[in-house]
Amino acid sequence: MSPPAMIFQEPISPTVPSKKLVLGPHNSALPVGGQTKPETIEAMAGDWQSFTFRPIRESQVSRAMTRRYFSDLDKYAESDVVIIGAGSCGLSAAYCLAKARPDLKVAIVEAGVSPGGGAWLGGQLFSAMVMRKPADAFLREVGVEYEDDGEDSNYVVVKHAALFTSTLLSKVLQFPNVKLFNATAVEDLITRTRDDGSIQIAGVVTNWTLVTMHHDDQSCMDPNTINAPVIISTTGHDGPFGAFSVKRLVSMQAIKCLGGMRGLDMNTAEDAIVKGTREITPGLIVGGMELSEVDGANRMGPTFGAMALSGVKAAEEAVKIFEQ
Ligand code: 48N
Repeated sequence: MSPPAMIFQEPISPTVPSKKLVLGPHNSALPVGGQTKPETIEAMAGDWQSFTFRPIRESQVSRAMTRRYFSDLDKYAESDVVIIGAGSCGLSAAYCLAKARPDLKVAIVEAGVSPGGGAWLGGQLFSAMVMRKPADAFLREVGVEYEDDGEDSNYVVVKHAALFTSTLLSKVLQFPNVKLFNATAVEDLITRTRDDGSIQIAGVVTNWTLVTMHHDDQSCMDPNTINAPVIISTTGHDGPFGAFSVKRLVSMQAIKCLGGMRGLDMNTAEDAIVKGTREITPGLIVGGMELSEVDGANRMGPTFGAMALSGVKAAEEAVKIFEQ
């Protein structure tokens, strides 16, 4: 076989003339249901003159997208768990729940087009993400590389927060019992009134986020719904939709008032958020920074261990409900 058209070996030292590109068969994952043997990049590289995509009709693309989306909407209209917010806490909860209970249908509803919440950067737009021990156990569980500052260090550092979030997100999205509905906002809660007059949360009311943001200037854009016996709300403490569920519980008078997040104190905040993650009203578990709003917990600033472990605890609380 003639040598590949281009060989590209990194790192190229400035003295070595640039070589040509060879991309070996890096990922042997074959497409599911593919009819013919897939091409390889190697076979294409260097021969772009005769290159052409396989023919398509536009409607095929549209049907490939909409068929799947609307089948998922139908499937997850009755979910076992809805996680509101795909930030570091919500995604950690989704990972633990989907892995522990592959029998449960988990819908994640995320208002942003891009999931991840505040976990794409460390603090103040710096890249590195710090997690205090023992949260490094979660990084090893998910498979995120980190630097440990030696035996006496009480923390580890992920070289870029996006490495944590993208790795966790990719693992969550690979679970067959998880569906992420991003660019979709939860704009209300489905409730039932129990015999004692208290509220039981029984699902979420959703709409495209862009629609939710324009209810004031467009009338009658009614929402959709997802029924579920358990909701995990991790909508964070700031941003246009932050602390959504706890604020809605106050406005429907299911809880008296919010505790109001306190000032920054890392040592106090992270223990309180992890230990306090719980079912705050029947059917609704709250974790992550949303919890600091209802409990009046301190904030922890640019350290993310509590988000991950609050997600672990939220998943544990949800499993307890199904095992009652
Ligand atoms: O990242 P966040 O905001 O929330 P958490 O709790 O997962 O992580 C918080 C963390 O990033 C910090 O704030 C750090 C630790 N700093 C602390 C400090 O003291 O400063 O993710 C919440 C997600 C976002 O992606 C929102 O878009 C989404 O929730 N969201 C919603 N999604 C759907 N419907 C809604 N109503 C909604 N509200 C928020």
